[in-house]
Amino acid sequence: MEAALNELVEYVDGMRSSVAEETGFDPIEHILARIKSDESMRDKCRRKGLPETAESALNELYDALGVRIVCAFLSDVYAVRDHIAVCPHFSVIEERDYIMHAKPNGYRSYHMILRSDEGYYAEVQVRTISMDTWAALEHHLQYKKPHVGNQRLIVQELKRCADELASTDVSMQTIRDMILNEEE
Ligand code: 0O2
Repeated sequence: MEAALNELVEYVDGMRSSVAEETGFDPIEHILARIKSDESMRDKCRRKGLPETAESALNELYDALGVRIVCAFLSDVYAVRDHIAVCPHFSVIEERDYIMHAKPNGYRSYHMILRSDEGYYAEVQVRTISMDTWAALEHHLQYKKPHVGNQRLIVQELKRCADELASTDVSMQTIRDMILNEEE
């Protein structure tokens, strides 16, 4: 599993360097890669009503390997997605565009499930800095148990923040495009 994860990360690193050399822009802010811990795998199996076995963790769940790629701009997210889609030794099993189709709570990210030639599954999440910030803060808040009376307002406010950040992403992309067009 470690070898498969390293191969994926090395591919992304290689792509990152060649794009930066070609265009002068590094399309990636940072990358995180992890093998899901035994405890998290067991938790997820329980949540999904699956037996806590290696078989379910590796073949019924698709995120034993996880890579999160954070980009500055929206266009970079889709450029990175296109590169990952042709990663040698991995096939794309599923894609979910939670950017075009945000989750009802406001969560945005581009998700890809890949399968390595050896049969390991990897979930790749590609998102902007804004999307990553929102997901991190929302994740923190999941551990707080809000007073039931406030629950609706909290959900609404989180969604409002996600939508404002999404609108900022579009504005920042527009500014970047204007600068690039002027340079040309
Ligand atoms: P962890 O601990 O981050 O690994 P489904 O296939 O729809 O039944 P699944 O398999 O959870 O559900 O897929 P989904 O919804 O695409 O989510 C996969 C991962 O995306 C999650 O992994 C989270 O990392 C992230 N994610 C999805 N929705 C949200 C959200 O609303 N808020 C935040 N902060 N992250 C989200 P895990 O296994 O849930 O958790």
